[in-house]
Amino acid sequence: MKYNHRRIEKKWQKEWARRGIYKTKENHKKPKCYVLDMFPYPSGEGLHVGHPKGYIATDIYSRFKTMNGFSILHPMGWDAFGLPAENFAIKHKVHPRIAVEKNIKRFKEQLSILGFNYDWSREINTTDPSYYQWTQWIFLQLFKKGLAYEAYEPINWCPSCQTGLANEDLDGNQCERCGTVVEKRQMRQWMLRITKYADRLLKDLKKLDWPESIKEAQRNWIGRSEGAEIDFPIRHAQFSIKVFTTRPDTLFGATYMVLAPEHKMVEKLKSQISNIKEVESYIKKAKSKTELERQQSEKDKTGVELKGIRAINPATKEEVPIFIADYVLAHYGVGAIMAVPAHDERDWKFAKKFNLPIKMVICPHYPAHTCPVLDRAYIGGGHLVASGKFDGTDSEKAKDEIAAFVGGTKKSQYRLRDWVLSRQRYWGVPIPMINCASCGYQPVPEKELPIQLPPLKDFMPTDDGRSPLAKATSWVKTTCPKCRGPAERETDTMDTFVDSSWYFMRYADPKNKKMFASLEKMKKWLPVALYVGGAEHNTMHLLYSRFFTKVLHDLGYVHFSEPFTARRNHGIVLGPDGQKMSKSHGNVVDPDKEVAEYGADTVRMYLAFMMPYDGTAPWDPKGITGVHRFLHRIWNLAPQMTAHKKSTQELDGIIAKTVKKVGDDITGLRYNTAVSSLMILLNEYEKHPLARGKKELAALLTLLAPFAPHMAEELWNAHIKKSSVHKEPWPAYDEETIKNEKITIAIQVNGKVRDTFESEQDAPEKTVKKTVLARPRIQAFVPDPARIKKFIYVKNRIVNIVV
Ligand code: ANZ
Ligand code: ZN
Repeated sequence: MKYNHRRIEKKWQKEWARRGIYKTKENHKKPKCYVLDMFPYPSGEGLHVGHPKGYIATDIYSRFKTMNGFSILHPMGWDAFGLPAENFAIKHKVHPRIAVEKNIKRFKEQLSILGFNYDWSREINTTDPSYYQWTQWIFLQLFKKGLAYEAYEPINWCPSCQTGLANEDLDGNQCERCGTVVEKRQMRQWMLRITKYADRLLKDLKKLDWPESIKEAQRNWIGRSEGAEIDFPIRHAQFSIKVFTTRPDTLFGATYMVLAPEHKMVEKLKSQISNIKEVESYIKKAKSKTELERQQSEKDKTGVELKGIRAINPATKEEVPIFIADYVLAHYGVGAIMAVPAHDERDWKFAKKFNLPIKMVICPHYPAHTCPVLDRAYIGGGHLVASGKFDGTDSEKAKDEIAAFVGGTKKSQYRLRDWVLSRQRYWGVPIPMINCASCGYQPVPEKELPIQLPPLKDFMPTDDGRSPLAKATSWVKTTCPKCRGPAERETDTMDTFVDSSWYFMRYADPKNKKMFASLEKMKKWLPVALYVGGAEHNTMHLLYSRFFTKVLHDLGYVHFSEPFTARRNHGIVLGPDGQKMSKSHGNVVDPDKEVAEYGADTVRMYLAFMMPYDGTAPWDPKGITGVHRFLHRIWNLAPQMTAHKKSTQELDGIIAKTVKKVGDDITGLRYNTAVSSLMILLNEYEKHPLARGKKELAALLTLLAPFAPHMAEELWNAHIKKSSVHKEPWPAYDEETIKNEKITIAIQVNGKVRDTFESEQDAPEKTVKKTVLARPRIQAFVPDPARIKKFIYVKNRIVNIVV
């Protein structure tokens, strides 16, 4: 019979579902392995082939683990709240709930035709009240611990999406979703105190088996700097102004001070500032700029001197002027700096513009007597000069010494900010708080959860900053849990990153009505052994999940303090034209069409084969036909391999080698080389008609099973035995057969074979070259190695020397 993927794939998908072969088994005797994909938000466009690129990685991996005797948890679900779903609903004039339901149905169909081994009995959906009840419950625990709080700080406001955004939702100074330049708005909102965990989030990165690139991204995001806080007394006043500096060693060179425009000292010193009008108008202007605009170092520095007041440099005791300037941020350090123009680029630019003294205190030439003449800031290290008794001290050493000399305190600072939780949008989890005029904000009693999202016809955002939920007047009206008086519900909804910060715990116990997941069930599976997703989640999602895990750990609800033991990022499949796949480029490859034409097994194998799992490459229509032909060859050869034949040592060795290689490759997610090993194995089978029998076919099919599960199952049932190949153990092999196997390599000189030699498998070129040139027969042909024009080594095959 001809290979007809249409016939076999549907059939097996139905059969697997009927038999429930992918249902999670909590067999306590087997080792456990939790393999997780990032759950998608079910967009209206459906899957494109980029999605399954990641899902294939975990599917192959978890099938392999199952065959190696593990109990597997490999679940899937939907991250269905949030702006994308809501914007889609607005555009298509349907309620987001209806849109989400429809999109989930389509996504699920698309995933199932690819033959993934998800356990759908554990499916979760963040928009189900039975799920978000626990999102709200976790929020309440954060609130009780003082980790959720109300703030009136200026936030990023996207005028197009009409909602507040976290720094993390920005792309430069633009809204990540729609590209509109964000504004600053003073708004009341709920925040989560992630900064309290900054140190632990940093320190625990060490424990993780994550790519260095992700760790580095998280380190930068947290952005810890070591420095000191130093007081600068104000002349004729009883108080001083604190600065944060990472370079206390440069204190003798601090020739002026700068405060952030928002610094509270301005208000306090108002009566002494002679140019207060000018100062106030500058402050007003600065407030309208985004942080990014203010930080851009290329930009011209602006500022105003606070005339009439002066500070005293605590090291030199000299008086220095005080400025306000918007390059100093209110929310970093203490919102004030000592300016050292000789050694800081920003201060240099400012000093040049305002004609302020530049005093060099770190010299790279020491102990030579001449210091270089600066034409820009010197930011490196060296030895101290013009610094009194510290002259000659190494600048690194001087940091602590000078800080101590002026009574400063050592301090670390973080770039990380608290997480803006509130969204003024409809499609999210209601924040379970009640505002009472006499008692203030009160948490909703836990037994009243979930606070359901009220059904609203008009859920369009409004520009007045009030959430659309404010329109649900009868829902908003409630009673205060404390005084029983009339009160109002909070109308903001939560950032969707909250929903995804704990979902991996819910899969362990998805139907639990008493808890987000029981400790007992979580102990069976968590932490996640392997988590695969895209690099766009390097900071936010992965950092937030780690934060939630640590909070729940501290509260005693979970037994682990890091959620994802190993994380891998999958690569990106580009369109056939080499550009990023997008509707506007018209280069989106639809997996449904490819599956219809070639079958799920071919699409899966091609995705595994086309590039390393973390690489980026275009979809190649020729490449997929190549893989399709390969599967045809297996199909056609199988019926010739049903007899018991006399195995040969040679073929046994090749099989053992392939079993090892494919297993090692799957473990390391090197699927492309695993598939090429299978291709080599098939070549060998084709070359050995007398040795290839039923045993050899069985070996091939078990190796093929994780990649092309339908074909492997069909051929297994047709030719080996009537049971699922996916229940088979991974083939065993004899370490010794592989280790001792040597290969014969031919040596050509100018195209003629002159010698052969025995080599280890996969010997590196360097070793081979040395061995070859030391052989007497070769020395006869190549007496002078200097005259070799080319030395070509084809691994494990041949050496060709051109002289
Ligand atoms: C004096 C100095 C001398 C500094 C020098 C640097 C070099 P990181 O490494 O990013 O933490 N700074 C402190 N608070 C600031 C704020 N709110 N807005 C803008 N800049 C601020 O940067 C720390 C340095 O940034 C601090 O060290 C301070 O300038 C400045 F040769 O102090 B430094
Ligand atoms: Zn009250």
